[in-house]
Amino acid sequence: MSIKLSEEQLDFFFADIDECATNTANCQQICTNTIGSFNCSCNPGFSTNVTNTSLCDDIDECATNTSTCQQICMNTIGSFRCSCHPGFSINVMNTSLCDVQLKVILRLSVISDDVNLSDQEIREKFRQFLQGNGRMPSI
Ligand SMILES: [Ca+2]
Repeated sequence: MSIKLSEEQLDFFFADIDECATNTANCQQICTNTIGSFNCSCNPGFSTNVTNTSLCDDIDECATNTSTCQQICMNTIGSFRCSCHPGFSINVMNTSLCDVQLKVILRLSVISDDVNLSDQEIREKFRQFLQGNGRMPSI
């Protein structure tokens, strides 16, 4: 036995429903219609939720070490922001990097004559500070 459908019946049978256009997909961010179905996806900075593929989760770039921040990383929804320790400022050409502030360089050049930089403890404090891992030593 064979079934013969008319063109009109075939069109009805294979008609695609655009779930994105009819708002039945419920994708949180990006909906892509496919023939007979649809796909949900997420914007850059987000990943698909593992239990509900309609939802998107923020990627914590700081926790996953995908940020390129030299000193301080702050996660934001959909992105992240770099900042610097006191005595440093964000590099204007590359906002992932930190530069020693000019006033710190001047202060170091002024005090370097008065401070015994051969003192191991002071040298270590300055080394830590210049690597962005400590506070400006008070002398
Ligand atoms: Ca993020």
